[in-house]
Amino acid sequence: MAQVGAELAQLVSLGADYNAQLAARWRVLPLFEEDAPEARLKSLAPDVRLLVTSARVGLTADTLQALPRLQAICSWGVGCDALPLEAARARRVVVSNTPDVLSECVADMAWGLLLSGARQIPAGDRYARSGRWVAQGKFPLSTQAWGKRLGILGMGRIGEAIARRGQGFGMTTRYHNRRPRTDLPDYGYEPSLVELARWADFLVVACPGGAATRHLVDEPVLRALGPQGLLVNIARGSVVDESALIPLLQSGAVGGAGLDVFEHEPGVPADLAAIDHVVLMPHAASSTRETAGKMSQLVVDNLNAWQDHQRLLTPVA
Ligand code: 8YV
Repeated sequence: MAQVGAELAQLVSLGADYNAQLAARWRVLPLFEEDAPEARLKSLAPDVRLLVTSARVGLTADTLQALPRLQAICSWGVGCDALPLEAARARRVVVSNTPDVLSECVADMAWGLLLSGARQIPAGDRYARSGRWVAQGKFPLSTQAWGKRLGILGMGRIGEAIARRGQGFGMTTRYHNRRPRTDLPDYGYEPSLVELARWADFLVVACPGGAATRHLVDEPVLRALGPQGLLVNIARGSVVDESALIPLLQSGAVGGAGLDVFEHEPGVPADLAAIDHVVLMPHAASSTRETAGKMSQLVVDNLNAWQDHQRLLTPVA
């Protein structure tokens, strides 16, 4: 495709093949190679029409205001909590994300954490490797997963993919959302998150991040989940009050946790890392070769759709 005179700023790399697709069409500014990408972006501001970022790197409203010709922000990832959506709307800058293509991998990770936490797989691995099996004998009993009660906070596309897997594990599923979903008769709606936590054996957090959901999973919710309960979070660290969670895990008031996300990433609190019955992942739920490629292609496809037809394939509502 012929190069057009547009400027495209990349705050993140999409991988060599996808970066090459962008470079074949636009004059690209690969800002992810810079030390202070947003500062450099501001200095190049007059030329930038298209911007590639990610759910994690995001963009500040301040930088958006410094880009007078910006038309579209195409973000790699589904989460929008780091994107300046209101400022973009006010400026008529369109925004896309990469929904759907990552839902199944994120749901796999939720289940990986659920099973790892319930059956104590990482602790068992440490036990077998370290020789404690020989020295101390049989590994302690863990918790059955099959046939239990699955509570889901956030029944969106990812929540649904998690619930579907629950059917294969003979689980009963209930969920808490802003509104009940009339299209999902197999799963019960629970209007109170505390009641959902009280009912559930496993509480999986799958709602969006941002101010509206900050610390939704607070001390009362965690106490309701209780000493036999397991918390799984593949959404955003901000949804769970980590300072409430850690002492409750330490005292056994919450049974365990499987966490892919944290309040202050990439930091993991040392107190949390010291607890044996938690399973931790470095925010990698969507990070498989297959899904990362699909996400990158969707970013490229959104940019092409905007360039050719002034419309995005997966606009953020
Ligand atoms: C992404 C995520 O891999 O899509 C999201 O919102 O949290 C992850 O799946 C990552 O955040 C992209 O930057």
